[in-house]
Amino acid sequence: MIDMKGKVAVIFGLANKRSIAYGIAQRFAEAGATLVLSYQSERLKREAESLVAELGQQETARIYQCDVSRDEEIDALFAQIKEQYGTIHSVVHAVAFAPADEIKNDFLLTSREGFRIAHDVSVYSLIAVARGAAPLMEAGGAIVTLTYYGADKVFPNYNVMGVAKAALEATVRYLAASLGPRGIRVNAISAGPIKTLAARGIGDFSKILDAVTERAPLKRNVDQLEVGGAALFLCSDLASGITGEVTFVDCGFNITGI
Ligand code: NAD
Ligand code: 0WE
Repeated sequence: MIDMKGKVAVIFGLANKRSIAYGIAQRFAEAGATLVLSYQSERLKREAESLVAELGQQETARIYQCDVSRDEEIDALFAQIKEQYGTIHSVVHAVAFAPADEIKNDFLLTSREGFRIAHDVSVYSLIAVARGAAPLMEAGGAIVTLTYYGADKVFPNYNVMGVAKAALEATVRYLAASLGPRGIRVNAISAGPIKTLAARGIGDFSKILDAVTERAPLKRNVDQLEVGGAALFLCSDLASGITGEVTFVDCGFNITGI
C-alpha cells in the first residue's frame, strides 16, 4: 500500500463526481494524503464542497477557487497554501479547455483566439502552476498532468486540443529537465476516453468508447479510479526514478495497429 500520510497534494480540475480529478482525489485520500482541492469558478463552489464531504475529508481537506488562466489567482492560491501548510509534495493538473466551436468545426477553421485559449488554459497553466508550486516543494515533489492520445494521432473533432496536448507533453519534458535538479519530477498520464463533463456534447463520443472496447487488449474502457491509481503511483516514492514520461492508462489501446 502506498502511504501518503503527512504529504500534501494539490489537485486542480475538480468539477463534479465524474471528474478525473475526483478519481485521483479518492485514491490520494485512501493513501492518507492531505488534500488541497481547487475548482475554476464560483459556479462550481457548492459542488466542490459536497465532494470534499464525500471524500470524508471535511476535517483536513481545503478547497480553493482558482482560474488557471489568471496568474494572480495562481499566486494567491499558492500564497494561501504556503501559509496553511508550508511544504507541499504533489500537484495534479487535470485541466483542459478549448472553445466549443474549435472541437466541433473543421480543424482548418481553427481561429487564432481559439488556439490561444486552448493553449493558455490547457498548456501554459502547467508551467504557471509548476512555478507556483516549486518553491513549496522543499523536500522534492511530483507533478502530474493529464493528456490524451489525440496528441499523437488524429481523432475526428479533437482538433486544436490534440495540438495543445502535443505541446503539453513537450512541456512535461522541459519542466522535468528544469525542475529535476530540485528533486521535482514531472509526468503525464495519457488516459483513455472517459465520459466526464469534458466529454459531454462531443459528437460520437460513444463511438470512441466502443472502438476501445473492440480494439484495446483489455476489451474495455478505463475509469477515473484507474487513472487515480496511476497518478498516486507517479507521485509516490515508488516512482522516484520516473520523470518526463507519458504513461498510458488506456487498457492498451495505443499499442494496437488496427
Ligand atoms: P472535467 O470537465 O471533469 O475536468 C476538466 C476541468 O478543467 C474542470 O474541472 C474545469 O473546471 C477545469 N478547467 C477548465 N478551464 C479552467 C480554468 N481556466 N481554470 C481552472 N480550471 C479549469 O473533465 P476530465 O475529463 O476530468 O478532464 C480532466 C483532464 O483529463 C483534462 O486535461 C482532459 O484533457 C484530460 N483527459 C480526459 C479524458 C477523457 O476522456 N475524459 C481522456 C484523457 C485526458
Ligand atoms: O481533453 C479532452 C476534452 C477536453 C475539452 C472538452 C471540452 C468540451 C466542452 C476541452 N474543451 C472543451 N470545450 C467545451 O466547450 N478529452 C480527452 C475528452 C475527449 O474530447 C474529444 C475526444 C475525447 C476523448 C473530442 C473529440 C474526440 C475525442
